[in-house]
Amino acid sequence: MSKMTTYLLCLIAAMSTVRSIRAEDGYRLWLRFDLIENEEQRNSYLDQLPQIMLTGDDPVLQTAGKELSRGLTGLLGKNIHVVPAAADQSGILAGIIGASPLIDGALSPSDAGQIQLEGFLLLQRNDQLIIAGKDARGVLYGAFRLLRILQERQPLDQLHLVENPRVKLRLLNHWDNLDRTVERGYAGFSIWNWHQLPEYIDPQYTDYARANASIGINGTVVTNVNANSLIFRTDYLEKAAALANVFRPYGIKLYLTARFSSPIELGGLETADPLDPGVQQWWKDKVDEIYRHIPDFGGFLVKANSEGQPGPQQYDRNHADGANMLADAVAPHGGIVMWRAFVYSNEEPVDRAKQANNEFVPLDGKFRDNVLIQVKNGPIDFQPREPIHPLFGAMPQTPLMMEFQITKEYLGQGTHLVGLAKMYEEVLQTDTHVKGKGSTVAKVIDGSLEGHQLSGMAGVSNIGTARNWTGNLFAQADWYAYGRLAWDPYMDADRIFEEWATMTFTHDKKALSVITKMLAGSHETCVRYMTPLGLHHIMGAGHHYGPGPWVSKMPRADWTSVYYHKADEKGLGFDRTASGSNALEQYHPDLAEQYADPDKIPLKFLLWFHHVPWDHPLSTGRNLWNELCHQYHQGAAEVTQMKEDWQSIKEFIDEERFQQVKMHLDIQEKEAKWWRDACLSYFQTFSKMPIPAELEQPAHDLEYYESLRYPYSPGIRPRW
Ligand code: GCW
Repeated sequence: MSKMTTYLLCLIAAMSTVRSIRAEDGYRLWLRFDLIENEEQRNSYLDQLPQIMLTGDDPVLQTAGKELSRGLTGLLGKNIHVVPAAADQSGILAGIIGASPLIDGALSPSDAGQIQLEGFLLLQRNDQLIIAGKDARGVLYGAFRLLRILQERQPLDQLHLVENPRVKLRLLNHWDNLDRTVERGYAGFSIWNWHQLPEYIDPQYTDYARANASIGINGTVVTNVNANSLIFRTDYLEKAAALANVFRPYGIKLYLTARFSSPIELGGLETADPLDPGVQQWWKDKVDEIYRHIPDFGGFLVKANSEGQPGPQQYDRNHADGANMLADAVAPHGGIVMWRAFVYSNEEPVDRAKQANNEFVPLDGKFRDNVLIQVKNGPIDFQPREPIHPLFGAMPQTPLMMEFQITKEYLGQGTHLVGLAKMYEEVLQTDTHVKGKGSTVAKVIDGSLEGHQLSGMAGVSNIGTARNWTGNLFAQADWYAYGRLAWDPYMDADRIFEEWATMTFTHDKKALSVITKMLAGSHETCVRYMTPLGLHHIMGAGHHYGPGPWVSKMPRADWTSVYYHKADEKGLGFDRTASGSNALEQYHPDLAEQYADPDKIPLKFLLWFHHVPWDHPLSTGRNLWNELCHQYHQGAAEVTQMKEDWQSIKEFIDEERFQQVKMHLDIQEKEAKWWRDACLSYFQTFSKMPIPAELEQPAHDLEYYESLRYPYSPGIRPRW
C-alpha cells in the first residue's frame, strides 16, 4: 500500500471516529438512548423485543410506555407502538412487549409473590418480554431497568429478574429558596421558577422528574430546610401544585419544608406553641388546604431549633411535641413528617458531636407513627469524612432516615471530582453493633434491624440551572449513585460507577476502567488533601470554600476551626475519649472499642477521637507530623494523576464534555495544592517540625493563605 493510501485510510478512520462521537453538553445525563451502533446486536435485541408494547391508562403506566417507546426507538432505531393493557387476576400489572397479551395466571405464583410494592419483574418468555409490577411505579422502574440493560449492552435472553426497593421514601431535598438562590448550591440558580409558576411549566421540570424516576426516586422536597413560610400562602401553594402535577406521572410526590413559626408569620397568631389549640387548628386548616391543591402531597420536612430556626423549644416543648403536632395534621391525609436531628446549640458547653443524641435519645418511642427522624450521616456536618452518627442504632423505636449530601459543600463544591458513592457506601456498611455483629447502618435505614414499616433516605440535591444540571459533569454520578443506594443501600459503589460511566460516556472497556478508577479513588483523594487522618471542619468561614484551619473568631465557638482540630504545641486532634468529651460513649461498646485506643483506631478516624502528640509514631512507620505531610502531598499528587488519566482517554470522549471535565480538574489540582500548603503551613506553627525535604515546600507563607478572601463564593447561606 502506498504511503498516500495509508494516510487516506487513516484519515477516513479518524473522521469516522470523530463522527460517531456526537456533540454533547451533559443535559441528557445518563438517559442517553443513541442508536446501538453494532447492527448485529441491535437486530438481536429487536428479535427479542417485537413491536407491540402494552400499558394501562394509569398516568404512571402511560409514562412507562412513553419512556420505553422513547428509549427503545432511540436505541434500536425503530418506532415502537404503545397500546393500553390490563392487570391479571393476581392484581399484577404488566407492560408486555410481545406478540400476545398477558393471560391470567401467566406469571407463576412464585414470580408474582416476589414482587413487592414499587418492585418489578422482568421476564423473557416465549414471544414475550414481561415487565410486571404490583403497582404502576413498579412497571415504570422496570421500564427504566430494561432500558439500562440495553444501554449497558447486556443480553436479554433468559432474562428473569426481580428487584424491589429496600427503602420506602427515596427523596431529594432541595435547599432552594423562593428567590431562586440555592443554599450550598454550586450549579447555578434553582430550577424552580416560582415567579412564573403556576402558568409557565418549564420542560426541564419533566426532564427532572424522568431523571429521578429512572433511578427510583419517589419524592422531592422542593424548598430549603431554612424555610420560608411564604410557601404556605395560597398563591404559592398553587405554584407548588403545578410542580406536583408534573411530577405525579413519574411517581414522584411533592413535599415541603415547614417553618415552625408559620402560624405567627402567615397566620397572625401570637404563638407557635405546638400544644396551643389555636396553633394546632391553624396547621390542620393549612394542611387541609395543601391537600386540596395537592391531593397526594407527601408531607413536611422540618429543621427546628437549629442554627437559628424557630422550633418547639422556644415554648419549652421538645422535638416530639413539635413533630407530633404536624404529624397529627397530616395523618388523616396519609402524610408524613421528617424531623431533622441536625441540632446543636452554642449555649451547650458539650461537644457538638454529642448534642443530637442528648436531645433525641430520651424521646425515642415518643413520636407518632408517621414521623421519621432524619439524621445526617455523621455527627458534625457533611465533612469529607466522619464516623457514623451515633444516633444510628440508638433510637430503636423510631424510624431513622439517612440524610446524605449530594451537593458538595465541604467536598470541593462545584469544581472537584469526588465520587461520593464511596463515602455513602462506607457509612451504610458501617456496623453499629447494636444488635450484634452485622447491625449495619443500611439495616437501620431500611428498617429491617427493628422491623419498622416506614423507612427513608434523603439526598441534599446538587441540581441547578447549569446546562448539565450539576455544574461539574462528574457530579451527575453523585445524583445517580444516591438514587441507586436509596433503592438498594447494599449496592457496591464500584458497580454504580460502572453503570453511570457506561450510560454517560462510552462502552469502551479501557475508557470505562479509567473513569471508574478515577471515581473510585477520588473520595479518598479529597479526604487526603483536605482533612486527612480524621481532621474535620477546617474550611474557610461562612462560604466554606477552601482551607481555613486558622478560623478562630466566629459568633459561635462551634463554627470555628480551632474548636475542632485543637492544635497546640503538644499535638493535634479532638479528644473524644473518656479523658476528653467522651463522645465515644454514645456508640455501642463494640464499636466504641474499635476507636478507643489511638494505636488501634483506623488512621482515618485518629484525630476525630484523639489528641495525638506530633511525634507520636503511627502504624505507617512515620510520626504524626510526617504522616500528615505525607497524606496532604499524596492527595494533591493523586489529583495530578487524575488529570493524566482523563487525558489518556480523550479519544473516547466528545470534545465538549472532555473539556468541561479537564478544566475542572485543573481547578481541583490548583485547589488541592492550596489546601495542602495552607494547612501544613498553619499546623507547622504548632508542630515546629520541617515539611520533609523530599516534598514540595509551600509556595507562599502562612500570612498569604490567611489573607485570601472570597466574598462572592457561591452557595452562601442567606441571612434572614
Ligand atoms: O451544613 C450546614 C450548612 C447550612 C445548612 C445546615 C443544615 C441548610 O452550612 O447551610 O443549612 O448545614 O443542614 O441545616
